[in-house]
Amino acid sequence: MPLFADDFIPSTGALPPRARFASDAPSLSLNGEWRFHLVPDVASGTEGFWEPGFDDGTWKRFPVPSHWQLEGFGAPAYTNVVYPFPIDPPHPPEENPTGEYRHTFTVPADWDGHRLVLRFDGVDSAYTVWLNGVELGSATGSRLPAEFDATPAARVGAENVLAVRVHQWSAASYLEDQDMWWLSGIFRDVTLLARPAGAVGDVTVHADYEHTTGQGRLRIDVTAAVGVLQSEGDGARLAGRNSESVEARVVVPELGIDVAAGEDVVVGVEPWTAETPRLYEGQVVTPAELISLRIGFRRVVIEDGMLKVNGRRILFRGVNRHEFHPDRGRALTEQDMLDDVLLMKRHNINAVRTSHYPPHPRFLELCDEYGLYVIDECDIETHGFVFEGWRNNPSDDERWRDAYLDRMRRMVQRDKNHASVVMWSLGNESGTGANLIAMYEWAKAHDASRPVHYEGDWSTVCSDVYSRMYAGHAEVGEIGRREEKPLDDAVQDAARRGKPFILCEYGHAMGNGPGGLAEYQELFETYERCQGGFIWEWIDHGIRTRDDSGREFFGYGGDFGEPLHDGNFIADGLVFPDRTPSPGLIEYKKVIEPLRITVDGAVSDGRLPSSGSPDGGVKVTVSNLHDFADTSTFSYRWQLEQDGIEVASGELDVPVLAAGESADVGVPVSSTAGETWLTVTALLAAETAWAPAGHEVAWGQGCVVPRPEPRRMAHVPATVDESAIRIGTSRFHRHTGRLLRLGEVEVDGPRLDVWRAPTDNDTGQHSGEPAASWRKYGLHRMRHRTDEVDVDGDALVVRTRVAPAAWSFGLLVTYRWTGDDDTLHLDVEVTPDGPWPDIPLPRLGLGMALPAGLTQVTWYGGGPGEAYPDTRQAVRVGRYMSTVDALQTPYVYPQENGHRIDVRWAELTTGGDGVPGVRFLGEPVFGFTARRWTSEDLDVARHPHDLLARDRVYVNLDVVQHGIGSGSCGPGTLPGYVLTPGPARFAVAMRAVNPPR
Ligand code: IPT
Repeated sequence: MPLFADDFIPSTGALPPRARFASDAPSLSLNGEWRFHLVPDVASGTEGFWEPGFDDGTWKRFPVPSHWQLEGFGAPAYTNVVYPFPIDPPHPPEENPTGEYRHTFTVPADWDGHRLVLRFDGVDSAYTVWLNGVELGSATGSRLPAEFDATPAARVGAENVLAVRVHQWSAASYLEDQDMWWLSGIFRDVTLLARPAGAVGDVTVHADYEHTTGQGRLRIDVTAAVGVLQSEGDGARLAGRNSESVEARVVVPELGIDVAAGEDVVVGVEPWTAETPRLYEGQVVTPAELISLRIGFRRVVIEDGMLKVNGRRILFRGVNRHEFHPDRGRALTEQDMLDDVLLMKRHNINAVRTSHYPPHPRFLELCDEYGLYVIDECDIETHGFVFEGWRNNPSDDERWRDAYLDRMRRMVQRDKNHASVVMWSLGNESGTGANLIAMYEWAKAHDASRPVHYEGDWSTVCSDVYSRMYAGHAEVGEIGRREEKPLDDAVQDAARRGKPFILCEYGHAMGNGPGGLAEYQELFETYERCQGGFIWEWIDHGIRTRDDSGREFFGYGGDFGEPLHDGNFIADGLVFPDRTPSPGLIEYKKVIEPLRITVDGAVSDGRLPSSGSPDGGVKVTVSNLHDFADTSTFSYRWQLEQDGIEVASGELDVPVLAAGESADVGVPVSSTAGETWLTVTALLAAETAWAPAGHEVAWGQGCVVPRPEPRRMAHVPATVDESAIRIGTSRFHRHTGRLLRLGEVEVDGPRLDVWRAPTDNDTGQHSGEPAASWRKYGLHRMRHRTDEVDVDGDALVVRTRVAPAAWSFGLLVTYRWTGDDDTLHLDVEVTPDGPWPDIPLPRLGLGMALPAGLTQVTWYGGGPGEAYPDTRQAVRVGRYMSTVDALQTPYVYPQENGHRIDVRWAELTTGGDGVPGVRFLGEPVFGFTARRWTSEDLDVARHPHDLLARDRVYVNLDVVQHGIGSGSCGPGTLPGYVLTPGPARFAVAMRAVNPPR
C-alpha cells in the first residue's frame, strides 16, 4: 500500500495544476465499461492486478464514472458532522473498502510523438494509477482533478491496460467531512489527452471591465508545458509549475483582437454579469494547437464596504449546491447539471455556492453561459473535530499545510478562467488555523481579481467578506447597520465592520419550509451591507431505493444499515431528489423575484377608482430590482377575476425601466360585483437561453373589490328526539353533540384540533423545539370531554373540555350550531383553562372525517400550492381544482404539509357518480387540508410509502397554524408567527352539495 493513503502527502507523480481549457488537440474519453473488484480492506488487495497480463475475466463489468456503493458494492452511508471512523489522523480505519479497477483501451496510432496526459476529474478518496503495469502516481482531493504523464508507459497504436486502486478512506478523508453521503470511486470523467510538441501548459485569462468607460481590458498569459510535480515540499512543487512562455496569439474576432499572448489590449465591450452573461468567443493560437475560450469581461471588487460587480452593489439570490442525483450520487451527467442551471434560472436564482467542493468543471461553463454568480468552494471540511473542541484540527496543523495548499492551487488553477466565479471559498466548517490563512494568502497572491470567502473564522482574518450561516433576522439587522457585537481584537473588529456581509447558508430547506424568507429579503434590501445569501440547500440527497416488498422510496441516513448516521438531515433541499420543485423553491422564487409588482387598487365600496393612477383605473407599480438588466425583455399581462373567475384580461404597457427604476401604470378595469382581484404578471417577451417566451418571472396581486361579508339566512329550528338532534337535514349525536350526517353525507363531525404532524423545523435537530414540548405536554393526544349538550332556541350548543392526559391545563371549547335551509353554521369559542405552559399551539382549528370517496377538491382562496403563515408569498387568491392525493407534498420525511390558506370555500366531491359532496364556507376564511390519513399517521410515518389510505378523508379547517420557521438548523418561527394559546372565536359553515347531473 502506498504511503500516501496513510500520510499527509496529497499526491505523488501528479502534473502541476492548470486551467481547464478546450484544445483541438485530440483526446480520448476513457469513460465507459471497466472491470471492477472490491476488497474489504487494503490487506485483502489483489496482488499484481495492475499488471497488463492479469486475468480480470471474473471481475464485474462496471461503469465509470460511478460510485461503487450505488452499483451494488457495499452501501451508501450518511453522516453530517461525525467522522464514521476513529479520529486518529492521518490514519484511515483498517476496514477500508478498496476498489480495484481495470480498463483496456487503444491509443490511436497517429498520437505518436505526442505527450500523453491522463486526467482524472474526480476520484473519492485516494488512488494509485498504473498504466501497463507502470505506476504513474497517486492522488487525493476527491473533487479536484489530477493529471499524470502517461507518455513513458503508454503504447501508441496498441492496447493499453489502465489499472486504478481506490481506497474509500485515506488521510484525506479527514479533510472531506462534508455533510453528504460517503460515496467512493471514480465518479467523474477519465480522459487521455494527446499533447502535441510545443503544446500549451497553461492559459490564464485576465478579462477586466471598467464600468466608467465601458472598456474591457484583456490579457491572456500562456505558458509552455513542463514536467511532473515534485512530490514533496512547497518550494520543489512551485519550481515544477508551468512557467516558460510560449509563442501564441490571442484572437477574439468579434472584438477585432489579434495580439500576442501576454499583451494587454483595451476595447469597448459588453460586460458579463449573471443577468447579462455576455461571452466572447476567443482563441489562443499556437503552431501546435488551437485553444477555444469563452471570455466574460467583468470586475469584482470590495469597495465602500460592499461587494461590487462592474461598479455596482449586487445582491446574491443564491443557493448552496451539492452535486446529487438519486441514482448516480455525485456522478452527474451533463444533463443533470443543465437541469440544475435551468431550474435555478427559472426560479430567479442568480448565485451558487458550490458547497462544499469544486463542482464538475462543466457546471461552471454552464454558469458562465446562462449567468449565475459562483462562489467556488474548495474541497475542505474538518467539521468532525468540533466534537474534540477542534483539538488536532488539521486546519492548524503544519503537517497538513501542503495538502491544504495543494487543494487551493488545484481549484484556483482549474477554474480561474470562469467569468462566473466571483469569489473563492477556502472550504466549509474547518475551524480556524494557519493552513486556512496560507490558502487565503496563496489565493490573494495568485489571483488579485477575486475576493476570498471563508465562514468558519468569524474574525475574518482569512475572508474578504463577513460571512455567517443561519444568523437570525435580528442579528442580520444589527450587522446590516454595522452595529454587531464587537470582536475582542479592535483591529480585527474594525476590519470586519468594514466588510460586506453575506449569509453563506440560511433558510434551511429541510422538509416543510423554510419560513421567514420574505423577512430576510427585506433586510437584504434595506441594508446595503447585507448582500443576500444562499439557501441551504439546493437538493434533497435522497437515494432511490426499494423496501422489501419492492416499493420505491428515497432513502436517507439509516436506510442502508449504517450504525452511525444523521437520519433525514440529508433531505434539506429546495428540490426533491428527483428535482421536482418543492413549495420552498416556489416561495423562494417569489421572494427573490427581480421585478416587484404591487397592485394598489383596493376600494372599499365596490366602486372602482376612476383616477389615482396615471392612466386612470387601478394603480400598478412595477419596480426593477435587477442590479444591471433593464426590463426590455419583459411583457406584462393583467387579469381580473371575480370570485376566482376571469372576467377580463389584457396586455399591460409598462415603460422600459433601468435597473433600480420604478413606474406606475394604470389598469383600466371595469366595475364588477363580488370579490375582485387584479393580477399582473411579468413574462419573458421572447425565448431566452433558459426559458421559453411567456415564462412568468414575477407577479403582483391586489384586491380591487373586497368580498362582501358572508351573510347568514334565517335559522331553522334545532330539534331533539330519542335518537338524535337535528338541524334541517343534518343529524347530531344525542349525547356528544357531534355532527353525524351533513345532509346526506355521513361525517365524523368537526371538533377542535390543535395537533399537526411536526415538521422538520418543529422538530429542530439542534433544539428539538417546539415539537419536544408539544409531546411533553401531550398536545398530540388531547382528550375531549363533553360537558353539556343543549338545544337553545335555534341553536345546538355543545360545551366541552379538551385537555392532555397527565396535565391540568386544557381548552374550554363551545360549539354553537345553527342552520338555514341546507347550510350549517358553526361558531366556536375557545378559552384556555388552567396553568398553560409557555408553548405555542401547532394549529388551532377543526378536524373531521368525510367519506373516502370525496377525493376531488375545488377551492377558492390561496393557491395553487401549500402555504403557512410565514411561507405564503407564492400563493395567490384564485379558484383551484385538485385531488386529495395531489394536495399532499411528498416530503422525503413525512410531516405536516399541503395546507391551503385564506380559503373562502372548498368543495369535496366524488367527481360525479351521483354521491353528494361537501362544501365548506369560510366565515370569513379558513386554512384547509384534506388527506387520506390522519395527522397521527403522518406523525409516525418514516417514509411516504408508510402512509396508507384509510376509509375516510380527513379534513382540517384551521383558523391559523403556528409558523414554520427554520428551526431544523437556524432560527425558529419569528415572533409574529408564533401561535400563542389564548381565547379565540371563529366560525365556519358547511353543507352537502348535490353531485353535478
Ligand atoms: C451547516 C453546514 O455547513 C452544511 O454543510 C450543512 O450541514 C448544514 O449546516 C445543515 O444542513 S453546519 C451547521 C452545524 C450550522
